[in-house]
Amino acid sequence: MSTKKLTLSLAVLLTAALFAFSGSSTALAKDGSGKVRATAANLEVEILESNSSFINHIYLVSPGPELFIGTDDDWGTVVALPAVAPNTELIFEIRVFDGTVDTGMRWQSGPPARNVDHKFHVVLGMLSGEEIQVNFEDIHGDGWGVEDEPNYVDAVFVVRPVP
Ligand SMILES: [Ca+2]
Ligand SMILES: [Ca+2]
Repeated sequence: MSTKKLTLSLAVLLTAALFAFSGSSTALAKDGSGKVRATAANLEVEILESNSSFINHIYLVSPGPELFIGTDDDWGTVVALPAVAPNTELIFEIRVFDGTVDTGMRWQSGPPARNVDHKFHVVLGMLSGEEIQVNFEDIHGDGWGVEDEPNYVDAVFVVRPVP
């Protein structure tokens, strides 16, 4: 199978997986860049259920100063983000811990070039007009292709306007 076909197949699989996971029937976000863009000035993040062995610490790293939001296990935690101009890119990062030990792995939303393995580590979904679901993958690209990785269920949250 060609690389292009393989990539396309992977994209279709990920789309299906995301829909299955989120229950969303709407289209995947956006421009394919993996960039999360503010849909309103005042936003909040709610951490959703995930399924991962690592403890993934979720940060907003841009615009700064960096903001710790919670770990992937803090389901239901809601954190308000600093006000931004709509359409500003919000760069989220997960810092991957094995228990209390920092593995040193860091993965960011947005283009693959931001990550040391040059892979997309997020899949984005639009839940409604202004709500974006962000699904992170915490496994290094070297480990992809084994079992069901990448499955993008390792840290999951929604970014939405403050009600
Ligand atoms: Ca976890
Ligand atoms: Ca995974």
